[in-house]
Amino acid sequence: MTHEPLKPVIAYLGLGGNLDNPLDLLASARKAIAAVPGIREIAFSSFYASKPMGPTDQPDYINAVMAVETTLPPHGLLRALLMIELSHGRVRTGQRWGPRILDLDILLYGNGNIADESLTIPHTGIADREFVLYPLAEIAQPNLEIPGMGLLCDLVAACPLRGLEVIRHD
Ligand code: ROI
Repeated sequence: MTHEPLKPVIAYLGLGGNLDNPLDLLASARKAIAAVPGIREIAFSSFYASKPMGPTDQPDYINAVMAVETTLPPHGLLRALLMIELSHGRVRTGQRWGPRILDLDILLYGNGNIADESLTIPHTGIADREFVLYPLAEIAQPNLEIPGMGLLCDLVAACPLRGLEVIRHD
């Protein structure tokens, strides 16, 4: 049986890292994501410097959000992101909320809700993470509906900046 390619879906991806040279790593990850067959870049936010959520004895993070159009199903997209994390030297240390070379998350996949052992969409952290909401608001419509959480503009309005700063415009 052959599978028809899926109708293109807009997905939003979160990129983050706080080791080595996170700016270069995120820029490289962006290129790698855009080069995956079945993924097309639509928009990319500014890069942001953010204070670590979780243990504070780790370097500040660089974060960004990317909008893509994709014909990959959610788990295919996840697999592609995991491969790119690995090819950029990510090692899972097992330390919860510890420092990381490169973290690639699916924040939203169309208006889909998914919850299984490997994937939760919308990403659970969206609603209260300034380093996700502000870059997302830069490239998405304010009235974007985050399934189960409300409108993007309302979530942003309720989220303190916690020292978040734009660090470089491309
Ligand atoms: N903190 C910030 N500021 N940015 C991140 O991307 C990030 N990612 C994580 C944890 C450890 C929760 N903290 C973070 O996975």
